[in-house]
Amino acid sequence: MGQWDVFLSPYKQAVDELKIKLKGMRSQFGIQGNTSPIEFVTGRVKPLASIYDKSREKGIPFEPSGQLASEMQDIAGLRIMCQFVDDISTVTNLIRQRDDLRVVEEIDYIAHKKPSGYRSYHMIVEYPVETINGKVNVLAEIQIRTLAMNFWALIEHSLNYKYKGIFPDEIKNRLQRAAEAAFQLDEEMSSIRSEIQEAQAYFSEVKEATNPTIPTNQEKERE
Ligand code: 0O2
Ligand code: 0O2
Repeated sequence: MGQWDVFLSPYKQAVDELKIKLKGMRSQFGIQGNTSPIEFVTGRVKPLASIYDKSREKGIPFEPSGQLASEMQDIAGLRIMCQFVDDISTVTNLIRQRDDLRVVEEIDYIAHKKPSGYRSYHMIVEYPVETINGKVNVLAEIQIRTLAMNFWALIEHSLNYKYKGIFPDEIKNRLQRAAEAAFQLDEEMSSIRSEIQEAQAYFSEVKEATNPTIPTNQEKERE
């Protein structure tokens, strides 16, 4: 196993564990018959090529080290998508209350959007990973955003890759307008939130009622 594999292995474990735990929050809302503020959760360990690029940008030596672990806070990255802007504060409160991680920093790019138009709420957390060699505390970045914010960020990220961060003016202006449109979409959806949630609750009740029931073994024996 290479040095990088050893260095990245607790990050992989942290992403896997946190993904299960955050998805667990979503299913617990469902089990309790409540609408979940979490729509879906994704996670990744930053690919080595991106660690290389970012370490060059930040002037951090590209080597597995304590400096890299403390200065590159998104090697482990989780993303939580919400339907509505208000859900974001519900999710951040739930994360702050947890005993299995410690929030070390919060960055509110929703109240203060980035010049690019990017909006999202970031939490940097310290998460203890139990390994065969003892406990390792790793940093992870949790990005919490609405579906509209996510759509914009994914598109902008792909274009950024294509233009290597130097957008032609026309694309830059269109992205700014698209960011404004995503903001308006979030506002509109928030204003009809109760309507939407009623429809979704009705839809899942209908789905539940039409689900075929699977007979238990005892029932099968009786047949
Ligand atoms: P389901 O029931 O299919 O939605 P892995 O990396 O394979 O260990 P995972 O979770 O499969 O883990 O992959 P990843 O890339 O972290 O997360 C992808 C999850 O996000 C998948 O859910 C996708 O279905 C879900 N997803 C992606 N885009 C959307 C979207 O626009 N809407 C919704 N509702 N879900 C989306 P799961 O966990 O496979 O479950
Ligand atoms: P990836 O994995 O390709 O997404 P800092 O030292 O905190 O100022 P840093 O670490 O870049 O610098 O933090 P920042 O600005 O909070 O960004 C962290 C992550 O947020 C980025 O990771 C993106 O995922 C996301 N992000 C921030 N700004 C933008 C933006 O303008 N557009 C998009 N699409 N995403 C953004 P990376 O490093 O890009 O990695």
